Amino acid sequence: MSNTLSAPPNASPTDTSFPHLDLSSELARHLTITLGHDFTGDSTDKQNSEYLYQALAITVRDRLVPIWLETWKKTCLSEDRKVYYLSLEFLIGRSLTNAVENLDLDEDVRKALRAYSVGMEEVADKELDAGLGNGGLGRLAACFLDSCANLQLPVVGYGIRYEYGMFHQHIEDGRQVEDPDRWLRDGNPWEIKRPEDTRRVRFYGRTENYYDEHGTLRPRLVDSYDVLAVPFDMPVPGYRNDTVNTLRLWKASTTDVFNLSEFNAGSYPEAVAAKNDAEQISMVLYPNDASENGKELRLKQQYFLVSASLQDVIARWVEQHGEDFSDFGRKNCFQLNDTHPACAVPELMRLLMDEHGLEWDDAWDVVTRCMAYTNHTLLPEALERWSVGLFSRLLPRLLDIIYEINARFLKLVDQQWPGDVAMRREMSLIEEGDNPHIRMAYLAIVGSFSVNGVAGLHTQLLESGLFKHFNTLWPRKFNNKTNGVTQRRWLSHCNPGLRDLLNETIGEGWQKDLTKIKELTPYATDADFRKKWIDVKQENKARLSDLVVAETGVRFDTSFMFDVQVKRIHEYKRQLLNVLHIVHLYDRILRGETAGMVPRCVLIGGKAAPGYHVAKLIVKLINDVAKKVNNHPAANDLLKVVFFPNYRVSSMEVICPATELSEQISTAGKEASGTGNMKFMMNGALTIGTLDGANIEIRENAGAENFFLFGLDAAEVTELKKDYRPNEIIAADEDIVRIMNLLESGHFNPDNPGLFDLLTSGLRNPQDPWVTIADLRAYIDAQAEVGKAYQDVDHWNQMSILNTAGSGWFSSDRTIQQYADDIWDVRPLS
Ligand code: 26V
Repeated sequence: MSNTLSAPPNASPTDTSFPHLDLSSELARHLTITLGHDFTGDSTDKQNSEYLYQALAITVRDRLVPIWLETWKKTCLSEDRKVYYLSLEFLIGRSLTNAVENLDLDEDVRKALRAYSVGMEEVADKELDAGLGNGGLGRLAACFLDSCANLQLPVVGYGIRYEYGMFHQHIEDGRQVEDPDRWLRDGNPWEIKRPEDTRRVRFYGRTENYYDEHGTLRPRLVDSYDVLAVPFDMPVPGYRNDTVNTLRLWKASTTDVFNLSEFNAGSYPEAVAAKNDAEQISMVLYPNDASENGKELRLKQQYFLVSASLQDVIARWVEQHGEDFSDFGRKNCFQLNDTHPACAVPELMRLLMDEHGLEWDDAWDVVTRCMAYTNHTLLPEALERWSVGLFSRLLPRLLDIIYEINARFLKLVDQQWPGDVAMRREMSLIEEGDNPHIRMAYLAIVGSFSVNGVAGLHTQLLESGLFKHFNTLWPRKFNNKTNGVTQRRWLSHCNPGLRDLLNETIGEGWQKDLTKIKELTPYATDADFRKKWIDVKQENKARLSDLVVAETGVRFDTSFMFDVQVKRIHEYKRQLLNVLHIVHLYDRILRGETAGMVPRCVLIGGKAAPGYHVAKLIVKLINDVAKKVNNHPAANDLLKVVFFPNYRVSSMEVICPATELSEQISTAGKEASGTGNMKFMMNGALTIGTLDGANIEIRENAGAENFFLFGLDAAEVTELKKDYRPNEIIAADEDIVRIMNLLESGHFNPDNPGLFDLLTSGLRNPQDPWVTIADLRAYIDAQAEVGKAYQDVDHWNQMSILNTAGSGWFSSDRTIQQYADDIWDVRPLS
């Protein structure tokens, strides 16, 4: 290869064979020339690996860019249908290792780093997580983009480039403390700013009627306050397939020039203040993941994302097709990730009518051909409702359109249920009352051609419960798409030991097509194979153990069972149930009743929404129980408990390969799907779980005999709630009495009596929505079964192998193929 850095004159910059130096030379060049770092060679210089990370990221990015430009061009020029995944959250985590592995640069990178005596892991560890999401919904969006790129589908992600992502959590005196997440502090080598595609988003103002050039009276928005949306593109590399898709993230901005000339002429301080105001919009991710929240800034974020993205797609359409929108609905599809981007329905109506001159019926036809909505929760408190008052101030023109959509929709309701006033009130997009609200889920359903749930049970419950009238009206709109996760990050990348073992046993095909993992099944009964399986797990346990001691000071013994629950802290997820079991084990230890007890390390991790008092108290309880247990000499050989701080994507990459028991213990009917459950299963953990969300499908695919089931099912929970008497259940069970006594006597909080009363009285409350006490006995018994099973090492590992072998269904490649076939009607880019 010629030793030149520039392309020969005849090479197009998007030519994927764009010449490169060998990776080592490029790395060296970026380290010294681009970053100006004088490598010391001193292995104690912490700066070295930081600089190496930056240089390596740029080196790898250089290789992505030509493929990226090529894919973008192909996508834009293609006459086939395209998909836009609209999401307020993309929980990406780290990008370097993902890019390296997908581009098959592993070997080259390791070789290049040898010159600096630094390992890939140490360098990769310097990358800060892109934590632009709360939990499952955001991580799902990231897995979906990975699978779309793997399948070479023309899908673009659209989101917000939050300056601060999910907050950083640390623990002080057992309590959660939040710090801002400065993920952009050292710059972001993965993004490319595209100022030429800046869009203008209009807030406030009022609707005015005017005569257009044909003399027709038309409405339009005037006197608006405008904000600029500047796109930053992030690459989404496909797996070794010459594809790099795009995630376009919008940053809010306004230039001083723009402000001064547009609406602040002559008033410099106000202009600068307005700039701040505009930039607030993309400043911070809202850290709530379940409770409805009526904050104006949040609605601004939603509209900002939606308007900028729709304008972006329309601008490219007009470039190619002019003002003819007759085919727009057939050639484009917008997947709404929950109701957060549901303003897309009225906003696309507005853009088509007010800016591109379409009449209502034509615009509505376009909209309802290209919008599709995914629901991610059944919790009523998480269903978005926006006050009409706020909406009319912030988005007055959109409110006009929503009223018109509603009027037309209610006519349809009236045809289906003539004269049924109650039905009209129930189904209306507007919840009437002193303070009327817009029901965003209903708006999304009415405006979409597809509505999907995220696991079999969840979809059934949507159809028969939350959305039952809509299902009667439009049964064909409703469909299920059980979630999945990408095996490239959640098996291949995070569990290299298992990856190598799988590759040598069944070949490498599973990385692109996880159905092939089934071929592992016969090896469950192969003793030699099981030995290797155990060795891999032990190595992973040692790796996690090192991390746990570094993070918490507690040492996990790798001969103990690793029992893990990591997820957002929420009452419905029932971390409390886990704590009650820990207290039960501790109580047995105190009483010396330890016969047959299997030593366990219990790890619990997750963030609590900063305003969710009960969740934060649960964090405190976990920490206080852990402290007591870990300091009791009698517990030393049997039980260790930690609260793992600042749980995030990159910590899950260490946690899930080491886990032996996966805790999926939500109140049945409350967890829409779960996706952590799938990551654990893929990595060979056994699940202890309720019949909730995707647990049901996990059990079917692993085999019921390889899953620890306990507790009430969704129908039984509903039935029980009619007459739930937790105090009677407690009184009738000596173990539970002792657990409650320990908690209520202040054993874990001697200096702070009454601290946990809110939690214990919640458990005793007949109105407890999560019926934790109802499932406790079954849970304790199932945990005893787990203990017994763990002692039979051969059988346990047989079950473990069968879990991995049965995980093929849970690849997000399968999920995305179903979206592509059943909803999007899109094919790979040729
Ligand atoms: C709601 C809100 C409301 C206020 C502001 C911020 C915010 C952010 C997110 C949400 C909705 C959370 C819904 C959610 O995360 N659902 C989860 O989706 C996963 C992917 O489908 C699924 O596996 C989980 O079971 C489900 O809880």
